[in-house]
Parts: sequence; C-alpha cells; structure tokens
Amino acid sequence: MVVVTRNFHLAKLIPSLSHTSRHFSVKSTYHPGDQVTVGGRQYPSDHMTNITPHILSHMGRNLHLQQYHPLCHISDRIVKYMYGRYLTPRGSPLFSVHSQLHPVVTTQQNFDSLLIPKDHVSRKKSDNFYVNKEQLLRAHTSAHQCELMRMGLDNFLVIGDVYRRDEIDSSHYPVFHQVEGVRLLTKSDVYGKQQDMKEYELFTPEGPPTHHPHVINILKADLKDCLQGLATTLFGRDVEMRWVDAYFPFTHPSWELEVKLNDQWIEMLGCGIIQHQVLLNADVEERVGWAFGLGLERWAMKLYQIPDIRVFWSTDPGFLSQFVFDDPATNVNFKVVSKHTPCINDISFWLPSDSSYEAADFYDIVRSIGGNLVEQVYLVDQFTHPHTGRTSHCYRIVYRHMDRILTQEEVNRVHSRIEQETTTALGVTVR
Ligand code: FA5
Ligand code: MG
Repeated sequence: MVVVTRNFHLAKLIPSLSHTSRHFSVKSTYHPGDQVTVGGRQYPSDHMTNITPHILSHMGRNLHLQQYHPLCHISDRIVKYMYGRYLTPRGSPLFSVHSQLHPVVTTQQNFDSLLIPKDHVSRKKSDNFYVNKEQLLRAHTSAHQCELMRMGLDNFLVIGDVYRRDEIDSSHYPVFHQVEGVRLLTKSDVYGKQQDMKEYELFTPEGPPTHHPHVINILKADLKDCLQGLATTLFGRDVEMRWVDAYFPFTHPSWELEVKLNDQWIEMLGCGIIQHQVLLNADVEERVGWAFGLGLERWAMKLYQIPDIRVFWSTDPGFLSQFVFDDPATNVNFKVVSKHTPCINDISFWLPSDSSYEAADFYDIVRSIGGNLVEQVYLVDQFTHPHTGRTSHCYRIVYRHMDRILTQEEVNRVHSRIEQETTTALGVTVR
C-alpha cells in the first residue's frame, strides 16, 4: 500500500482519498519538509513535489509481472524473441532482464546521464511526477541505462512502469510500461570475422570521438532488423510498418517505428545509436551500441485489438479472463467488456451415473439460451460423494448486458431455463 504522509493525521486520511479523488489537488497536499512515502520508501518533499495519491495508487500493481495480464504475456514474448535472437557462443541467451527496478530515480539518472539539457522541456514539472527536486518517478526506462552499463552489462532489457503527466486519450495514459533494450558491442563484435574490415576503427581518428560511418551502418542494420523482426513475429508477416527519423538527446541517429492500427499510424517505439558521451558517462570505453524503448500497451493494443489503453488497469474479470492461458503466444479475439455491472449466478448438479456427461454440451446449452447476456461460464468446484460415488459440478455464469443494466429477475428467468434444459438434455440432477 502506498501512502503519502504529511503528518500523523493526514496519514490516516489519505488511503480513502486515493480511492475517491481522481482530481485530487496536489497543491494543498504538501508543505516543504513533509515526508512522502513512495513504494515503501520515505523521501523529503519540496516545492517540486507533485505526485498524487491517484498516481501512487498505480505503483505496485506491476501489471507487467502479473500472471496472465496481457502486458505480462507480451513482455514474455518480447523477452523470448530477444533470447532467441542473441545467443552467447555457448548457446545461452545473451540478454539479461531487469523487471523489478524501483521506479523512483534521480534527475541525474532520468535526464543528465542521458545528455538531456538542463532547460529541456521534458524536465518540466508539468510533464513529470516529481518526488522532490532531485527525484522523480521515472519518465522512461532509459533512466536505468547508465547504472546498468556501469555495472558492466553489455546486453540487457529493462521492463517497468513509467510515469508522465501526459494527456489521457485512447492511446496515452499517465502510467504505462516500457521495455528498454540496450546492446553494446566491441570492435570485434562489430566487424566480426570480416577480414577486410579488420583495419577499421570504431571512431573516426580526427576531432571529437565520432562513430565511424561503417559502425553506424552495421549497428543500424542490426537494430532495425531486430525490431522489425519483433514486429513481424508478434503481428505477422503482413503488418504494415514504417520507419520515421526521430530525435533523442541520447542517441544519434534516431528513429521511430510506426505500425498501422485501424488505418492510423501509431508510434510503437523510439531507438537509435547510443551517443558516445552516454557511454563515457557510464565509464564504458571501447564499445559502441544501440538502444530502443517501446511502449508495452501500444504493442498489446495492436496484438489483441484492444481499443482503449485504460482497460489495462481494469480488474474486471470480463477483461482479465480473456487472457488466462499459459502459452503467451495464444491468439485472442478481444471482446470489449461492458461498463454495466455483471450478475453472477451459480448452478450445481449431480452428473448422470452413466458417464455420458460432457462439459462442452453444458456450455453449448448456456450459450444457446443465454446468448450475448453470458459473458463467462466456468467450473468453480467439483466434488465426488464419498459414499454414493456420484460427482457434482458447480459452474459460475457471469451475465452482463453490453448496453444496459440487467435486473436480477431477468437473469433468474434465463438461469432457470438453463437449469431446465440441462436437466432434460443432459440427465443431470440440479442440487
Ligand atoms: C522514450 O521514452 C525514449 N526513452 C525511447 C528510447 C530509448 C529512444 C532508447 C532511444 C533509445 P518516447 O517518449 O517516444 O521515447 O516513448 C517511447 C514509446 O513509449 C513510444 O513510442 C510509445 O510506444 C510509448 N509511449 C509514449 N508515451 C506514452 C503514453 N503516454 N502512453 C502510452 N504509451 C506511451
Ligand atoms: Mg516518441
């Protein structure tokens, strides 16, 4: 549980605020010197503090780590793709994965280490959630590049929640998830076994260190091939995509990959060749590299045809149950979940003793009588009587109308028709 503590009294008040006030005003919340608790850690607040209880309520949800969540499926697929594409000489995956780094980072990590100028617009208080003037909720997973490179990692993925004071619409949300990929190469990685290239260096000999044009070409080819391959692996060979030139202070050259989604081009990722100075900031020498950052929600929206980014935060079983499968590559025909509250009725019956019962027949009856009112039906319990040896099944049926509220009486009528038909057609005994 994340709470914002101003003083002893407010600490008790805030948990209820975080549920009720979407538009909770920040200004009255903090006074310089108050402590803020974020993700279980305490920080001093100051004039820059602008995190809200509503935003903090998203922290710790870790949708990318939640079993069966669509963002978890898609991040598993991305990791699997990267594991398969880059192998050590002994055949094990080259990339390491870091998916539990704490989202509070310093302005040094989020901006300075990435050469983002002091007066750059992306630092504005109006664009970020600051914990205080030195710390903020990471605005991108690139914030972790330097520390991981400094640790000596050459090939890694960072997966995590990121926070921005962006507008909210169907493809933007103030909390979303990114996957960062970083690959560093030595001279021999770059030029490989190509004898004719052995004499080339990584950097041009004159002036400030600049990547040799061959380096740019080789890295660019690998980077674009990697990311296009990821898109075709997930979306299929026929996916429409295009590269657009982009600008990031920490990479040059830089590109964005766009994909066609419902007749619109949408930006799926940013990437580029890492600026030499970024590597120097991380004490990395004699290496060059590329990096990318992609938005998991955008990839999931494309893959599952999910029309609105807000639904990823839904805890509605009508949404989540559509993704309950163990193979993350399972096909999903996503169905929009109704805004109306569901009615849930259970049905329990003894199976006939001649073992003629098939659950699939029961599901057919439910669907043919309940039609579109039935959102879900699943087995919640089964039991065999110790003396009679008879087996009983209990199924839960979730009824919900797409466009209006269902009354319990209406649902009861449908439900009892299902009971009658199951009894006559399948020979069960309703309990
Ligand atoms: C970045 O965040 C860079 N750090 C990416 C990068 C990494 C570039 C490494 C070069 C090297 P950008 O702000 O464009 O870039 O965000 C990257 C991706 O996150 C976007 O392409 C998009 O897929 C997703 N994204 C951005 N803003 C939002 C938002 N508000 N809601 C959902 N997804 C978003
Ligand atoms: Mg962008």
